[in-house]
Amino acid sequence: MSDLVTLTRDGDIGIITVDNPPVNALSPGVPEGIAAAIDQVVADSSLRAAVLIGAGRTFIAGADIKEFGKITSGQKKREIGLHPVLFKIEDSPKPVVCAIHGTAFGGGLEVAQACHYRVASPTAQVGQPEVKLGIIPGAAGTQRLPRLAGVAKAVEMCAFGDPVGAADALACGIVDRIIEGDLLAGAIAFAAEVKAPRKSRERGSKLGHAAANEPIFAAAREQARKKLRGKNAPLRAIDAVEAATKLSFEEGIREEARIFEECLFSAESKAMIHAFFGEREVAKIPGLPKETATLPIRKAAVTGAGTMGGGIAMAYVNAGIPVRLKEVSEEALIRGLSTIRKNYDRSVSSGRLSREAAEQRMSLITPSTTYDGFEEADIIVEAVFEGMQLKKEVFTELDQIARPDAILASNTSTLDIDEIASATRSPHRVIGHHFFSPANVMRLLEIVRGKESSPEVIATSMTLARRLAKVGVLVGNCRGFVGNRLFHPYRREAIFLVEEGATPRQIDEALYDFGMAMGPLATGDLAGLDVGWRIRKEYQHLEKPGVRRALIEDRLCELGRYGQKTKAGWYKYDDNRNRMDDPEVDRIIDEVREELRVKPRAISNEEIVDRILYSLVNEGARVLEEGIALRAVDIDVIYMTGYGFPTHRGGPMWYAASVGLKRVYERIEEFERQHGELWTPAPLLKRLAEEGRGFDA
Ligand code: 3H9
Repeated sequence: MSDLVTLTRDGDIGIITVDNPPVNALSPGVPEGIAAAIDQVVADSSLRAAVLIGAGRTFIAGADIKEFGKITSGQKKREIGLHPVLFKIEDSPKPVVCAIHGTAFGGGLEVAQACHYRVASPTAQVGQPEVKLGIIPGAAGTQRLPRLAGVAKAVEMCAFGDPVGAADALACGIVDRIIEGDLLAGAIAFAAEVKAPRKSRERGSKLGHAAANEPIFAAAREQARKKLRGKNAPLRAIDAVEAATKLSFEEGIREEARIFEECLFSAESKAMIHAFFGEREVAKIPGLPKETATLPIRKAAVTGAGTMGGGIAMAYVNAGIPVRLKEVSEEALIRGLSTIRKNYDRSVSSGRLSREAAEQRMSLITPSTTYDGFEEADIIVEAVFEGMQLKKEVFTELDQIARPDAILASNTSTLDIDEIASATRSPHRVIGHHFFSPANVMRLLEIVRGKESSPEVIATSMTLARRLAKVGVLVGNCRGFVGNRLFHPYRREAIFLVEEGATPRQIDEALYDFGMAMGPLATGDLAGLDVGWRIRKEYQHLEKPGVRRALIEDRLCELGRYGQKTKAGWYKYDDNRNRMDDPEVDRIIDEVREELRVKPRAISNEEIVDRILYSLVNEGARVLEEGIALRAVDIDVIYMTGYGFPTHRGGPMWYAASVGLKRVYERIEEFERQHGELWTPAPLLKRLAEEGRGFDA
């Protein structure tokens, strides 16, 4: 047996403990350890049953995901997988009871399914989240789960990957008992009660009949195509569960293995595994020691109760942190609060939140038209209108009101954080917290480090992001930071392409088909075209004369077409925000083309996707070279969590590397020849392409 798995005893019950921190993944040595422990239990005549449990904070959270990369890169040979140990558990002549706490995910749940019985603590979660890594369960999860939980539940869990709580797991038959109090003691008591082993693979009664199952599969496929657009693994997971209903168990696991293998080597899986580790990598800040002190955040204050400020207040109270919310007038405050109330009401009516929880969260918000109470806050977030002068005035005030150790965060989306900090006497405590709209929903938080932001303020911001259920990404200070700086050329190219002959709909559909949550022009309409217009005007003096400018959007704004909020932007909208083409926009486009003497040409979707995405990549390479982004993966995470970039494409930098940087570079050179200096290749991209390397190599 290995150190990773130990066997102890309590009377005649063997206790097999998996101890592989942090999440007890099934790394090399763990399956072997479990197998050896089962052998020992079976061989020991003084033991009549066994309990399998995880040490530390969780049961087994799945296969070791790091191993997948080694297999697909050819570093490691693909092994037979987990089947031998699972059969060993299931074929044990002595009952094996699995005791679940924390998360039994993926291979962890598959191990649990091979046990004869399962008990769980009330807060435990079980799940088959493999599709979130672009794969399917590969250790008979698609075969044993429908036998335990029924076909509908298995399809839901395997195709959509969301976790299931203990009570639900009990109701559908995955778990046999919930143990209140000490889990191990409860599991031992349960093991003492059970008489004989019970093999999950032989329990066929829940597999149902073809006539009843077909609508389940059809509905799941339709939902997967819609909800998980562009992803293949969810559809293949449904195929594998369907195989369980049509084939013998042995044939079923062979079919599952075939599909698993196909998914594991797919571009989708590589990109999604990159996204998984990327989200964790961004939390690690080179040069910031792990032991940097963080400041306790018990109370927060937000100034500005508009769309952003209201959403930010919600993010805080959702995490249990009370917030003082300030607006300039009673009227604006009431408007802001009523939007927050409406958002919570919507969550209650959709069943996502209980009425009590919603009321409790509302009660954590103390509205005010003054700075009263701001002196108690550990952090103050400024979410006023995006204008440098106003922000500086607000920061001068906050600096005087705030406790000397309180953090002062600006929710600016583009402005110079150092200039904002210069309005205070304590720039070391000023930092950017750039939330994305809606701030209570979107997972990204760009944390903008000013040149004087202290290590404690940075470390606290990173920890706080996690507490607010956000992915915090630390970025440097420049106009637009990482996200919006890259978004500028991305949207500019979209507008150029319209000038040259594409229709707004063609552009949006091409990017949507690539996998973006929304096309660039429709996104502009959603966010409000006036925001960018105002920023362009503020920075007009910095524009280089003679460089091509995108004109159409400014024209739309001049006509008051700000997007969805004015029911007119690149499209027109009805009362339900349904998007429709607008002949008025065609007229404006024709006008601009005439002015520019452009003869519209037919533009392929391939050109649209290349131009729009490679503009992101080229700017991304600059941002990387300048150190504004710490790593290429930080850019990827920003785009996947804040800008709707599809996870199965791994983010713009990953996507470029998967196309091949040399190919991307050559295409950018071609665009430079056609369209001029806005396409000058980033020096880093040129160098990496010439050296045949990727971004993070
Ligand atoms: C699978 O099981 C396939 C099977 O069908 C079998 C096929 C044969 N492997 O997220 P955290 C690391 S596929 C390796 O911050 P939390 C993570 O990178 C797998 N490493 O903690 C991080 O490292 P670091 C199916 C893993 O408390 C550290 O652990 N299972 C794994 O917020 C802490 O992670 C899944 O997809 C892993 N499986 O959340 C579950 N899991 O500190 C994936 C975590 O160096 N994991 N790490 O950055 C999760 O969803 C969350 O980690 C979990 C804990 C909810 C468990």
